[in-house]
Amino acid sequence: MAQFECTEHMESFLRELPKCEHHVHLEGTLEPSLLFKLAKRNNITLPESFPKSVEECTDRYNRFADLQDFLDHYYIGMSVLITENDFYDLAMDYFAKAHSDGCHHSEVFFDPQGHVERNIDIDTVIQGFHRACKDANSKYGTTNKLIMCLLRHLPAENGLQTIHSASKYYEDGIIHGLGLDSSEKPFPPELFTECYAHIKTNYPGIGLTAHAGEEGDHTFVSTSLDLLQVSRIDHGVNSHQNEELMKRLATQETLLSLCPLSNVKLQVVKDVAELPIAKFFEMNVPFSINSDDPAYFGGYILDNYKAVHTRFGFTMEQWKVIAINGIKGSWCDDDRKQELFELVEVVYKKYAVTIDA
Ligand code: ES4
Ligand code: ZN
Repeated sequence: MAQFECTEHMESFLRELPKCEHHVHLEGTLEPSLLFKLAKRNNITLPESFPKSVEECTDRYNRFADLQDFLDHYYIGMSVLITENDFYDLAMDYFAKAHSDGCHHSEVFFDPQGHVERNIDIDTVIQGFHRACKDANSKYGTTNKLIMCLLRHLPAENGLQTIHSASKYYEDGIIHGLGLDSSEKPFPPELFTECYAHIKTNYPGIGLTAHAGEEGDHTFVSTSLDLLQVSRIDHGVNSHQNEELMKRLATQETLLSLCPLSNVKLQVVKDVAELPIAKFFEMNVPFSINSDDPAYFGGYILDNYKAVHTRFGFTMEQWKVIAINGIKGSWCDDDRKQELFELVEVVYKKYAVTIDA
C-alpha cells in the first residue's frame, strides 16, 4: 500500500532530520538475540509456549492477534532481565540504534512493576537505565529522559506504592515523567487518578502522559486529559473519532506520540495508510512518530518515519513541521529545544536547497 516513493535523497533527509522519540518502551527494545543471550547467562527457562529461536520469534512476532497477545510475549521477554548490567546493556543497545537513526532526544518508558513482581529490586532497574542514559549522552551527545510507567492491569494501590519506592529518583531528577501502559480497554484511566494527583502535587515539574486511544475509544483520551491531567497522549489514534477532542488537542497543543508500525502489528489498522495522520496534520494536532516496542514490531524510529513517508508523501517542509512539533512537545529544557530547532533548520536548508539547485 506504499503509494509514495522514499527516494535516497528523502531517506537521507529523514535520517538526518533531528528527531525526538517520545514513545519507546525500553523492555520493548529487547531484540530476540539479546533475549536468548540473557536467558542463557541468567539461567532462565522460558515457558514451553515461547518461541525457541530468533527465527521463531521473528515469525511469531509477525502474527500478534492484538495488544494482549503481544503483552503476553513482552512480559515473558522481560523475565530474562536480572542484573543492573542487563538493564544497562538493553538501554545502551537502544541508544546506539536511536543515534544511528538520527534521533537526538529520547524519552523512554520502563515498567518497574514488571520487574519488582519478579523480585528484582527497583534500584537495580533504575540505576542500570540511568547509567545508560548518562553514558549515551557522553558517547553520542543525545539527551535521554526516563519515564516510569504504571501497569494498568495492576491495582492503583500497587501503582502508588511503586511511586513511593521511586520517590528519590523523582526528587533527584533521575526520572522525568509518569506514564500508564499495558492492557487498555479493561483498565480505564480514571482508575489511576490518585496516582497522577500524587505526582502532580508532590513533583509539579514532572511530565505526565498516558497510553490512551490505542484500543480504547476517544473517551479514554478525554478522560486522561480531564482526570489524569496529562500534557501528552501516547498513541491517541482514536482521537480522530471526535471532532471536539481534535480541536481541543490542537488548541492545547497536546502531543500525540504515534507509533505507526506498532498499530499495524497489533491489528489497530491493516496498513499505515489507514491511520488518521493526514487529518492530524491538517487539523494542527501535534504528533510525533515513534517506535513503541521496536524489537517486537520490526522497526525503529527511522523505519516508522519511512513507513509514514511512503503512505502520506509529506514534503520536506511538512516533515520540518513534524520535527518541530516533536521538539516543542519534548520535556527537555528551552536551551536544548533551541539547539534542536536550529539543527532542524540546518538539515532542512541542506536538503531543500539540493532539490532546488
Ligand atoms: C505497549 Cl504498544 C503498548 N501498549 C500498551 N502497553 C504497552 N507496553 C509496552 N508496549
Ligand atoms: Zn506503548
